[in-house]
Amino acid sequence: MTEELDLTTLSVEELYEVMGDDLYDGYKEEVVEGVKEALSRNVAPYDVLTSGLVAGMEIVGNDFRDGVLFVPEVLMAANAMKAGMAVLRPLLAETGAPSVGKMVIGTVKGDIHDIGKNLVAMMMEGAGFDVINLGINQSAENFIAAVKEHQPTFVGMSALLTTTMPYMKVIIDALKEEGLRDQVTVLVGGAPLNEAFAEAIEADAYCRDAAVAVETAKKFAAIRRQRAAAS
Ligand code: B1M
Repeated sequence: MTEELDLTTLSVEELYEVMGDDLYDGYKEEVVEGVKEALSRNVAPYDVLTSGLVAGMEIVGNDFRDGVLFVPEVLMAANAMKAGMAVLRPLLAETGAPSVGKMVIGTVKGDIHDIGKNLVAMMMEGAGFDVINLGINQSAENFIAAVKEHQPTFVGMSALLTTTMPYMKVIIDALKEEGLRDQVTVLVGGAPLNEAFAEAIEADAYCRDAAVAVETAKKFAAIRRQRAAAS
């Protein structure tokens, strides 16, 4: 669709619009081209991500909900989004900042959505956290094994389905049973969650998006440092 279009002639807003259309149509190469064009104009990578890719994916989500798009189309859009994210990844992640903490993160059992979780992982890396990304469909046993192995300060959990979000509580209970709960700060996120849910399952915080996840983790890391200095 964008083949005849000269991207260099478009304003950044028009570019985002085209990027959104290409994402909607699952045009991977075109999305990558759009991302590169925006970056060549010194637009901040985070802006390209939020105003270009995430905004485009929101439209896909709405049409999926309304029965306009189906799984195969959404999968193509997701793949196009991932291709765009791959271009942004090194720019978002490589800040050379010293490690400020370690996070084990995964999408919980029964759930295969990983775009948001990967975005959080990317942004956390960019903020100087070490991130162990477990992937999708992760059981409580896998989370426990990873916490034992990597001794993280943070556990991040993602769920995009109302049917999988309760599994976060299973993982938190497993952390308690294993005597690991007090060692880690548990941050949860995903479109169907909210603060009340996070509180109900006894997570430490709900993170609305990747930027909030980074800010929240930084806040908890600072508290930990203060406590360590005081003791
Ligand atoms: Co799915 N899906 N999907 N899907 N899918 C949703 C979630 C849905 C809301 C669509 C809709 O109806 N509008 C709906 C859930 C409804 C509900 O539960 N009430 C839904 C459904 C129903 C399903 C299936 C059941 C469809 C079917 O098979 N009939 C199926 C389930 C499969 C499974 O998991 N078992 C399914 C499958 C799929 C695809 C495979 C096709 C694909 C996933 C591809 C992939 O991830 N690799 C897909 C997609 C792409 C979506 C939508 C359209 C987009 C999700 C996304 O990537 N958003 C989604 C609609 C929507 O959410 N609007 C939908 C972009 C991403 C950047 O945002 O993931 O919200 P998000 O992440 C944000 C924040 O939430 C937060 O930060 C992120 C970045 O800012 N965050 C965290 C997320 N995780 C965090 C963890 C943290 C912190 C913050 O830890 C610290």
